[in-house]
Amino acid sequence: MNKDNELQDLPEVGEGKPNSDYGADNIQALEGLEAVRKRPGMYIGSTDTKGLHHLVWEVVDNSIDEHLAGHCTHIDVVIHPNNSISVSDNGRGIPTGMHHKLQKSALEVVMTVLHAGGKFDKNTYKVSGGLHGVGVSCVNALSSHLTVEVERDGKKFIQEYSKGKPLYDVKMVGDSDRHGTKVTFQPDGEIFETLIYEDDILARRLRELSFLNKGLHLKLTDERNGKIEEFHSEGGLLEFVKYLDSTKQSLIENPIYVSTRKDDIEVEVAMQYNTTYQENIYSYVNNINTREGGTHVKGFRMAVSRVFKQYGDDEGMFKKFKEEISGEDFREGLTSIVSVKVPEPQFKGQTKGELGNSEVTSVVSQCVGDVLKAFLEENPREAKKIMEKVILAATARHAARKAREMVQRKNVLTGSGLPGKLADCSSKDPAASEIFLVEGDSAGGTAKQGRDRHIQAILPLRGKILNVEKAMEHKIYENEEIKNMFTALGVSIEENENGDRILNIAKLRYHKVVIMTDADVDGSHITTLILTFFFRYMKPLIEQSYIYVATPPLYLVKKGKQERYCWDEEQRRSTVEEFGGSNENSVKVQRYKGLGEMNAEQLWETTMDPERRILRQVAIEDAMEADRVFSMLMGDEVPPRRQFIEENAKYANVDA
Ligand code: 0RA
Repeated sequence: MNKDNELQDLPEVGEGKPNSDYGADNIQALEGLEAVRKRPGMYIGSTDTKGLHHLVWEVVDNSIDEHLAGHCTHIDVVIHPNNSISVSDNGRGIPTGMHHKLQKSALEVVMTVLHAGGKFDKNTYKVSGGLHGVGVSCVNALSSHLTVEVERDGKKFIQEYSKGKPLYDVKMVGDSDRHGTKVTFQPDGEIFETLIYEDDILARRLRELSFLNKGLHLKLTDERNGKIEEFHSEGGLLEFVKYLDSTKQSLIENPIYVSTRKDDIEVEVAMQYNTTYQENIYSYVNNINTREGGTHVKGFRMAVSRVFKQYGDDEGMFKKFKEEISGEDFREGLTSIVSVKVPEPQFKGQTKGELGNSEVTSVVSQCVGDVLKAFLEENPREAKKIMEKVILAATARHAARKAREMVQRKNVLTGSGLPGKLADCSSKDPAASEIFLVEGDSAGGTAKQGRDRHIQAILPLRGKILNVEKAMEHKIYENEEIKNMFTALGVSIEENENGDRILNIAKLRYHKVVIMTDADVDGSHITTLILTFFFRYMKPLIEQSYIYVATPPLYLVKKGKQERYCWDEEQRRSTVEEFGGSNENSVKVQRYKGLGEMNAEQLWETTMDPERRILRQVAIEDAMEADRVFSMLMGDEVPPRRQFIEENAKYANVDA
């Protein structure tokens, strides 16, 4: 929906008084709340745990807007024991005066009318321009109970609601010398599938917000377990990039940092080179994560390529290097965060995760370019390190291209090009086809016997696959297991006109790629290695939800002819109970550790049969955290890895 069009069609209530204090009359009243309860998904995305957490962000966004307008320094979020949430801030407080046209308190209008919000002067950046921003009234509509408390103009006001309907008129309950807003809500069990809040989801976003809004104090209190976390950053993105790279080895001592503003656009950028081979760019517009990048990211990349290329040429550093250097080479091992604040952001793309404002490109490119130029001139030793890495990246990219081309040429020579180890399915329809990546030749053999050969292909992988986190790219294409995965899946890495690598999945041969390993420590290590490979080299397959992990059972409980598979301790206990209790000698529990302990029929029944199996879909819940965790688990830095493994019995933060 285009915000501008939307506003033109709607009645404007009250007279605007630009650059003066906004009072009750300047709140725009738009539509009713019934629509929200009828179609919650339209407003908050979903009614699962994601939507539940979205409620908190709606309220926090409003407090952040107060911060961006320069009126709020502290935001507190509390998870109460009954999973209700309080968000309080020390902003101006929602206006409480009479809204003349609607003949009720402005506070009631803000809380009960969809899209009613403050009109802010043009120089402030409302978060509400983006993906969020349906307003607190939505949260109210979807809460079985909500209380709002406002302190302003020397008084304290309160109003309560049930499912968005006021229980009484706004009342003044006493004097106050403070200002701010507190919203306490209980999400409605009739709307949401789950009502349980997860403190680490809330903590992660609040941490991110603290980095994105330097100086702002955010606090999370979980009254269910007494845990309190405070987030506050004076360094902003400079600290953010250090945090993101804390599991990696830095190439240069301090991150490069840009913080300026030009023509109404605020630009903040932090970048740090590390010794890995990956590029990581995280970008934001008005605190909203732009997953698909956009004009700000384009401007950033332009600046990096332009300035570094110029510097390398001027210093004669590329003389010995004969082939061309691509934009990607300048960004290998670079972690960067690009955050802009734009008065009227336009979001594009499938998920509205891409900034469209074209004026932003040149602003970012110029601001970042100026700082980079100065950095290189003032830090010749660091500059040299970076340039050496760039040349190494270009060399590696050319070697990788040769290795890739070699593999592809071989495929052409050998006809179909499919790996000899692949037991393909007969269906040629990718949407109906599945491939199982199976640990070990023997389990591969069992899977081959047990499968539905019409739609299920089997590719056995030998033992430990290459740890791609530590290997140079060209080594990847020399690895038999990895080559087999590329050719079996039908995907290839190609280069676009800028020399940047892209994954071509147009000829993907299966829409389900299932990793099937033993249910033990080694098995889960192999799963992590394979997932790391997908994360680094075939990320689009994860993003488009093609990757799954099979879950073989852990136990078989038997009594005479009765047999039942169990996937966890609880199932095992209740099954033993049902079969006559653990005192009963004839009840036998068999612990499955490996796929090889099952015969073909058992493997089919428990793990492969589409009607009965449990597949866990791999999603990158939070690419940022996934990257940190992968580098930590698979990379060289030992201390954080040990700490992580000690804290998390299970494997990486890639959620299934
Ligand atoms: C409308 C107008 C003004 C502030 C707010 C809403 C406001 C909303 C929320 C929601 C949570 N915390 C909030 N703080 C403020 C401007 C008020 C003025 O000009 O005095």
